[in-house]
Amino acid sequence: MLIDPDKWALAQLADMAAAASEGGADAILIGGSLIMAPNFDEMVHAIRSAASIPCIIFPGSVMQISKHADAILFLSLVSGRNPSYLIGEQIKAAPLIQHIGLEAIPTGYMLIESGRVTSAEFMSNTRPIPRDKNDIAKATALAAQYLGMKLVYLEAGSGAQHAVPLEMISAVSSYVSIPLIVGGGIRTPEAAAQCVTAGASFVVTGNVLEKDEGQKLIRDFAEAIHGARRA
Ligand code: 1GP
Repeated sequence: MLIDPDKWALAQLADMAAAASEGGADAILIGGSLIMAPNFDEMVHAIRSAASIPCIIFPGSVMQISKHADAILFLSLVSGRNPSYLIGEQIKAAPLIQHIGLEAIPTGYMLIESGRVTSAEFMSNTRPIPRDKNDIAKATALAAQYLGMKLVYLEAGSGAQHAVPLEMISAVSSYVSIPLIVGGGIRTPEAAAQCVTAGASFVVTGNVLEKDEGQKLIRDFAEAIHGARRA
């Protein structure tokens, strides 16, 4: 479950973290393409204190680092050609991450075209991979694997009009040997389960769970994801 901390007050963040934990989510991702609030560290602390599952930073920039998290997705935007997001932010972040002893999880981050310009696309100033170009997605993911990354993240973008195509998930997952995270625009438990069947090891949902009153939808997603089997 993704929590964009900017959207909530500290007390609400704690409630959401507790709901995610009790609803059966495997982990909480914390971050956003742009964080407007000045107290990221405090927000991560509020989430970490209320959660009983791993809390992992999913950073939009070097400004999203906190010692209160359990780990950070050390992203390189391998679908793009913007050196700042391929290696520049990472050089700024690495010493800070080492200093606070945060676990860094090397992740190849791939934006997939999803119907309209997303915040991730705009903020990173990169072009996403076209939805029907499975060959480009496969080659990009394999390059990430050969560069030593431990995960590939196929991202349609938060609030995406269209989620990552199932055919692309299937094509990429059968081509690489590292686990796939899939997210963006996944709005139903059924759609989440289909991602698993297609080959996703992790499914990320953000927006849809923010509208939930209580844990029912979180639980429905968790059960659908955990009950699905890879085809
Ligand atoms: C974005 O994949 C996440 O990085 C979540 O997207 O908010 O559309 O669920 P949604």
